[in-house]
Amino acid sequence: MQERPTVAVLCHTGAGGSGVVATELGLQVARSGHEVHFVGPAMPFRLMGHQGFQGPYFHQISSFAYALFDQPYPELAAANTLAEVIQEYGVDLTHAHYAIPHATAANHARAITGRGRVMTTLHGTDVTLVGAEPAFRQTTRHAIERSDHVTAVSHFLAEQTREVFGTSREIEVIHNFVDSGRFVRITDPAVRARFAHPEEALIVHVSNFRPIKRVEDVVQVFARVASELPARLLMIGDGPERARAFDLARELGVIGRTQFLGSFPDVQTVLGISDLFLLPSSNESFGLAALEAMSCEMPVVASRAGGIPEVVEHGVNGFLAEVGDVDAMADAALRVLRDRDLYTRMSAAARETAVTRFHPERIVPQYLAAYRRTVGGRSGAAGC
Ligand code: GMT
Repeated sequence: MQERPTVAVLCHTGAGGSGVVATELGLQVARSGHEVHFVGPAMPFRLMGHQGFQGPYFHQISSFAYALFDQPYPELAAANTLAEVIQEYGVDLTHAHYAIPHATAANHARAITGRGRVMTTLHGTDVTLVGAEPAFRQTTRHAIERSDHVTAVSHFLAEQTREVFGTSREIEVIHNFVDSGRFVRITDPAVRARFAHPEEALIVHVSNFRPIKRVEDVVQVFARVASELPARLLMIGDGPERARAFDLARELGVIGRTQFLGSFPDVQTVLGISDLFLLPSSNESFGLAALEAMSCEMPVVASRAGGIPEVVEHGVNGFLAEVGDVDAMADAALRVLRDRDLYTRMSAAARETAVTRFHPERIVPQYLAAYRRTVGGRSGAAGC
């Protein structure tokens, strides 16, 4: 069996949890001595500035605009560039993050080259939203069943995958992880002073502002909290719901205390100085943003949805409420912000959870073992 297989990675390259996990994992895998090749339309945003001479390497997908094509067919272009990378570098395994189109493209490239294995990591909306959509259900199911090994980022998502696709194939659960050396509390008052006065509670939300994130609930919760104590809200990220959240903040009279920072690469600094994280999503397979906040010693107030309870333990490192119950979320936020002892206990528990259960040293070896098993052909593969 090959101890250090050469790995190609296909992932979404813009801001989003699956691309973050793919990039952070690729960096860790390269550090452990594997040759890692990212293949994408652009360099994944968290890879920028982190490549060393030993990689990870990045290969841009070549595309071809032809007048007869009414669409760019990105899956075909991805499969083509990936096939070239597999052949040129002797790739043993392609790790596809997100089923559509990456697992599809990876299976396609394996068929073209006749070499290498495919491991697919399911991240959430690839199953719960895109895969569940009739327009993509068959291709998603096929991509999953044809992968040599499949992982999901939570028990919830593994179960959902079996339910949505009626498949009994083996799905290994490997949770998200956080670099707890980088995501830390920042105590320098000068950094915090950029965003809030010392007496204000600093509340933060990070997402891609898609409808599933319920960003209007973030504003609703904040407005209730801000009516009771001095507070500020930082909204980090961008997406289709940003304008609605902005309008609501204006309507509720909290726009002066809300800052929409847009896409913000230095997310760990903002998390490092904030006091409370809000994640009211209608569904969330895991909640990586919440985990990164917890690593910075921040309690989380979130919805009891999807895989969030696998990370946020109600009453221990945060509070959970039913989806859309903004009153319960505001009560929970006020409770933890007002009670110094409770806050200290919960923020310590949040950090403890991140460091003990979701440390890279605990999670990355699970992926490496899966790589070795998959390349060695000892997986629940459907394969080629
Ligand atoms: O919706 C996002 O936050 C982005 C999305 C993605 O696929 O890029 O994130 C998903 O993958 C993350 C990493 O595995 C998970 O932590 C998120 O919970 C998941 N998002 C959803 O399920 C909505």
